Amino acid sequence: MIDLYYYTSPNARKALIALEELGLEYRVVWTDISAGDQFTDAYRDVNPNSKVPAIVDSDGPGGGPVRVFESGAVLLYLAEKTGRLMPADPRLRWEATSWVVWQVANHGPMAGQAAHFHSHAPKHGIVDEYATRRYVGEVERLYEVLDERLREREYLADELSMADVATYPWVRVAAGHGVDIARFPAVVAWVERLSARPAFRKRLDDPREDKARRNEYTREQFTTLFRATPPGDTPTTPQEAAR
Ligand SMILES: N[C@@H](CCC(=O)N[C@@H](CS)C(=O)NCC(=O)O)C(=O)O
Repeated sequence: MIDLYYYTSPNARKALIALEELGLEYRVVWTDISAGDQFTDAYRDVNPNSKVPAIVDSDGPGGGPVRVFESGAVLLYLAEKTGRLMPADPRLRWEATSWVVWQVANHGPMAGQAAHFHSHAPKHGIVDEYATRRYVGEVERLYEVLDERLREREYLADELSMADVATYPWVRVAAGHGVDIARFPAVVAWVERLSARPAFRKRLDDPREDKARRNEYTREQFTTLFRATPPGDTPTTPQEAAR
């Protein structure tokens, strides 16, 4: 059995899609990152970096339990465990691995920062035009890279792979990071192709899915999640108080 430490977020959805696509048995452990569940000692044993997703597979290598954290590592672990969603051809496998790393090291972090300045911060009265331009601009460049890659092929590494699983959930929320994907026709066609697969459309039957997806955080939740108190408020996080 695989325990998936989850909250509705693009990074956690990667693991959910992979588990569904692979038909593996799993249990969702809701980890409310807006309430600080990620900072408990128990959760740090699962992910020392206090983020979702992470998994604990009770049937890990050698038959014992294993934890895996970082969405990219979770996807590579599940691919290795099942021998699926990674091309058998070594050249394509490294292509798929390169795109997984591209997503977790470039597209995800830049989209996350763009979303912060474009969507989250303004809801709390913080408008930073330079930061918004910097991150939205860089993430737009990344969509150009993605679009160019997908112009000549159906999937990032020619066949469906973890590279597509890693990238899709972030592209689905592109409007939130300030990007209109209609400008990238090959990306739009790829989204439609993947959206036809039930695993990619999976929604948990839990009211927290929609609540979390609306991303409307109270001031307290905002501070817990981003560890930066909105201007004018008294610093409350341990990190800020120590500065
Ligand atoms: N590089 C990590 C990033 C994970 C990440 O940033 N997760 C967010 C949700 S999308 C999170 O847990 N945030 C909670 C926090 O920052 O306290 C991965 O790919 O798994």
